[in-house]
Amino acid sequence: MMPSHLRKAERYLSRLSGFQHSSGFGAAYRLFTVSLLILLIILPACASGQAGTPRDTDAWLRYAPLDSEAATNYKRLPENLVVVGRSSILENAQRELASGIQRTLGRPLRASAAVNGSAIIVGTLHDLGSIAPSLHPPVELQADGYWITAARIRNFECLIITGADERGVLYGVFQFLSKIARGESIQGMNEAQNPYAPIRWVNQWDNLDGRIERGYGGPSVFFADGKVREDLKRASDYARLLASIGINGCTINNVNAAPGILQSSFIGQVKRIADVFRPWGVQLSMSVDLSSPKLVGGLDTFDPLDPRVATWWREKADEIYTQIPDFGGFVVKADSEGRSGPSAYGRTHADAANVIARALKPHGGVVFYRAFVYNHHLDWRNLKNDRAKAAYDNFHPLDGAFDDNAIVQIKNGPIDFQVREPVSPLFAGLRRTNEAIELQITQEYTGQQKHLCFLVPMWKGVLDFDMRVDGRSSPVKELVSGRAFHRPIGGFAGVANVGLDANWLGSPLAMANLYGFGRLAWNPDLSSEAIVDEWTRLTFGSDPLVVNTIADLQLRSWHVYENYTGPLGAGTLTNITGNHYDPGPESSEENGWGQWHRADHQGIGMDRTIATGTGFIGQYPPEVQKLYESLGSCPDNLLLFFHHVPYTHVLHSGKSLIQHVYDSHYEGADQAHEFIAQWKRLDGHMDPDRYRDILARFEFQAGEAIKWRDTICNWIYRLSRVPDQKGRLAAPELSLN
Ligand code: GCV
Repeated sequence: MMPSHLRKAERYLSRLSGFQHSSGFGAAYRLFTVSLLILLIILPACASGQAGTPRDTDAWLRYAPLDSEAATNYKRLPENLVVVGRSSILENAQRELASGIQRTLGRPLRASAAVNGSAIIVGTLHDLGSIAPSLHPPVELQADGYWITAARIRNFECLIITGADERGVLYGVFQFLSKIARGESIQGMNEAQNPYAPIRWVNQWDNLDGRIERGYGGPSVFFADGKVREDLKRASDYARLLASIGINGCTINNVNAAPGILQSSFIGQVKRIADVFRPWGVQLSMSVDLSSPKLVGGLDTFDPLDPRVATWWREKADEIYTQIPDFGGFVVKADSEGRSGPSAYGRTHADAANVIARALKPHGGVVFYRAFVYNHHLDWRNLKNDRAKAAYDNFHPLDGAFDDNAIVQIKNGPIDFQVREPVSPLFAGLRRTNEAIELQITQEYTGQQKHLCFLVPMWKGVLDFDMRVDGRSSPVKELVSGRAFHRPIGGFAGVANVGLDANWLGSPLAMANLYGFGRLAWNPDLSSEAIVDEWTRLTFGSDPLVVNTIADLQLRSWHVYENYTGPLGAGTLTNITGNHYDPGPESSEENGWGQWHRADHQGIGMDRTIATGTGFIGQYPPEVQKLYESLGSCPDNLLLFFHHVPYTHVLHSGKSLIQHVYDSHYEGADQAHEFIAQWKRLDGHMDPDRYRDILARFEFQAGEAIKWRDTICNWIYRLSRVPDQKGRLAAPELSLN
C-alpha cells in the first residue's frame, strides 16, 4: 500500500492539475509522478530554507553547551591561556580555543603573557623551547603534526598544545576542543599525531560566474558574476571548517577551468581569498587551462616544449607568488572531455605537467595533473573498447617521466565516481611518480545530497584494498600517500563543492562526508564507525538515541542506495547523458561515453576479462587479476563490472542474477522507507528545524527509491523476459519514455 505521505502528495497533484488517475493507470507511472511532485514541492522549499534548514554554518563546530554533569569532567582545566609566538594562525588558535571553551563549558579563558599559574600553553614545539626546554613528544612530530600533553612548567600544572609548526598547533587546538565537545576525557592526556600524508586538499568545481559544476549546496562562496565576491566571510568560515579536520589546501575553481583566472587583473582578486585562507593554514591553488599561454598570454602556441611557453608559465608563476607567497600550485585537466591538451602538439602528459611543475618549483609549488583522461567518442560497437582502461593506458607508460613536484591525481575508480567500482589499477601502475587519490565528496552519481549516502565506508574499501604489488601487501592508502614507493609527496584530494547554503552541501547529513574525507585523509586507519560517531556527537550532541540512530542510518545508507540504484557492479544506472541523478539505464548504451553495461536480451555486464573481454583486468598486479578474472572468485558486488553473464547466472549467494536484481531493488526501496520510521524516533531529541528538514528529505528519498526500483526492475524485465519469482513487478510493459 502506498505510504500516507505519498498519498497526500498524490492528492495534491490531482488538485493542482485537475488530473484524476483512472483505475487502469499502472502503479509505476503513478509512483513516478508522485516522486516528481515531491521533487517539485520539497526541493524548492529546501533550496530557500523554508523546510526548516537551520542556518548553521558552524556545521560540526557547534560547540554546544555540555550539561553540568559532563562539564564537571573539565573542572580542573586551567583558566589561563598563554600563547607563545605571534602569527595569524596562532591568533586563530587562541580565539578558537577561548570561544570553544566558553561555548561548551561556559567558562572564559584569561589570556596571560607569562606562565605564573596553571595554564593552557599554546605554541610550536620550537617556540615552547624557551619556557619548557625539556618537552619531548613521544613520537617525532612531522609537518602539521601536533601533541597535546600535561606538563609541569615553572612548577605549575599546565596543559600543552603544541605542534611541529603553527598549523600543527591549530590542529591540536581543534582536536582538543573536539574531545571536550564530545565529552571525552582529557585526564592525563598525552596524544601526539602526525598526518598520514602531506597532501590533504579539497577541490572546488566553482565557475567564475558563481555556479558550481556538480554542486548541490548553492552558489560559490568565492565567485559571483565573473569576479571574486566582495564578502568572503563564508570563504573564511569554510577554511575554518577545513582546518578543523586537517585539510591544508583548497583548489578554488573548476577543473574545467576558465582561462581568465590567470589574467593579471584576476590574480589580485584571488589574493583576497588566499588572505582569508592563510590564518587557517589552508593553501590556495587554482585549476588552469593548458592553453592559457595562448588564450591569456597571447602566444601563438601552448606547446609545452616551446621555450616561449615555458617562459610564460614561469613568469605567470612568479607573478602569482608575488601576490600570494604561500600559493599551493595548479590543478590541470587536459585532453579530457573536450579540454585542450598536449596531444594538440604530439606531446605527452608528462611534458605538459613538467613545464608547469618547473615554473612552480622555485617557489615550492606543486602541479596536480589529473589522470581522468579518456576518449568520450569511443566506438560502442567495438566490444574491445573500454573507457576503464584509459587512465592506465595513458599514464603507466609515463611512469618516471614526471618531475618531483608533479602529482598524478587519480579518481578512486576507473570510470567516474559510480556507486561501486573496483579501484583504479593505475594506483599500482606508478612506482616512480607521485600520486594523489581523488574522491568525490559531492554526491554527483550517488543521490546529489537528496539521498542519504555516507561514502566513508566506500572510501575505506578503496583505501584498504590490497593491490599486492610484487606479491606484497600494498593497500591503496600506502600507494597514494607515497609510502609504498618512498615518493616525496602524495595524498588525498576530495571534490567537495560546498556552496553558500547554510549547511554548505545542501543537506545536513551529507556533511558527514566532508568531515569523513578530512578525517580519513588525516588517518585512513580510522574506522567508519569512529568517524560517524565523532561527527554525530559534534553535530547533534551525545544523546545515545540520536548517536546510535544516526550512526546506523549513515552506515547503512551507501548499501541501501546501491541496492535500489545499481547492484552487482553495474554502476549507478543513472541518466549519464543528462542529470546524473534519475534512473536512465538506456542512456549508457550506444554512445561514445563508455559507461556501458552491455545489457541485452541474454545477459548483462562488461566483459573486461583478459581471456575474452577488453583485457582491463590485465592492468592489475597478478594476484588481483586472478581474483577478478575467474567467475569463481570475482566478488558478486563487482560481477557485472568484470563479466558479461546470462540473467540466469547463479551468484555465490545461490540466487540467480535476475532475481538478485529484483530482490535488491525491492529491499533497497523498503530500507529507504524504513529510514523514515527510524528518523521519527528522534522527534523531540533535537531542535525541531533540523528534525523536520531531515524528515522531509527521507520522505522524498523513499519516493525516489520507488521510482528507481520500478524503473530498473521493469527495464530489466523487458530485456530479459524473466519474471520476478515474487510477482511484484508493477506495469512491466510500460516504456521508460
Ligand atoms: C568537472 C565527470 C563530471 C564532470 C566533471 C568530470 C571531471 O564527467 O560529470 O562534471 O567535470 O567528471 O572530473 O573532470
